[in-house]
Amino acid sequence: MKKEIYKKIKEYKKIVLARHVGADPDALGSTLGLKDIILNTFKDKEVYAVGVYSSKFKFMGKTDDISKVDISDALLIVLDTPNIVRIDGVDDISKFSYVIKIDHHPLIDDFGDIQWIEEDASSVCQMLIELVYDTRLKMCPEGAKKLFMGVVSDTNRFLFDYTSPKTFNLVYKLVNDTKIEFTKLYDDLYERPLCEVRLQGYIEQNMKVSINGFAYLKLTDEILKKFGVDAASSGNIVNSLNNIKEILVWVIFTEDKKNDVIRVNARSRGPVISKVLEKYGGGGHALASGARLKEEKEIKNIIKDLEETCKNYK
Ligand SMILES: [Mn+2]
Repeated sequence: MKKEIYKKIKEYKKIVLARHVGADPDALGSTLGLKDIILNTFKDKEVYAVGVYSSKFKFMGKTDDISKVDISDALLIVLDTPNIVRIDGVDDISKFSYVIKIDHHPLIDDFGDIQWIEEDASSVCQMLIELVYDTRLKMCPEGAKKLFMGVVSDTNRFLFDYTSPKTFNLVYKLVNDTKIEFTKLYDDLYERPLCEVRLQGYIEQNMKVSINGFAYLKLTDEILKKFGVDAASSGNIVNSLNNIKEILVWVIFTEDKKNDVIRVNARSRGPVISKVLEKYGGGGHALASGARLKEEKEIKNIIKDLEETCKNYK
């Protein structure tokens, strides 16, 4: 599989790298890092990493515009994205000459001429480190930094349980090989604005916790305004509510007025919650899922379902 992917990268002159909407460091690191590595290996290629520019993760680098690029003879590699509707910056994947999907989410859409899916992999960035070291792609420090940040971020600093000996082995190889100063990268990755930290304090003070270990909170637009944050903030905070003795599953519902949806950020320390979120048009990983709701009344149903999930688990 990895050899096949390498062959296609070698074969195509024009390569577009895409990832999911709502970019995170794994999505950005895999597209922008792979771009660095392909260009480091083959000097004469045209490589574009697409998707909306993320100012929050500006240290990951800029994205490319392909609106004027003829893609009919291009290779498309879709990274970290299980479903076609969530691909950012590409309207129609069928317009590309060849499509490769590399992902670690449970399968949703079957697409791509080659699909490399490893649900056990901690991150797509981890899969790419493996791809580089198992083929003739050449690692470079810039690419290595981005892949490193993707792994660190998706594993929540090696805390999540899909962190494996393989994760450490590949990260060791990467750091040892490129000599990147990886501790310096944490300054960018983990710096937070005070307004967000204050919002976290509000969430911790005000979330409701049931006897079954289910915790939730609704954040209205009014509250977001009061703290001077936007609707994306809850996604940055939700992982920090882990390891609380009385809480098994926790959810933040955030009113997103701009997009006219309610964002759902859910995490679990045991019960599988992705199945519940899928019922409401969302999904993700077994213990880390999300959704975007059109109807406010669905909140009640999710609360009921997750309460039940916790109860059954106990
Ligand atoms: Mn990922």
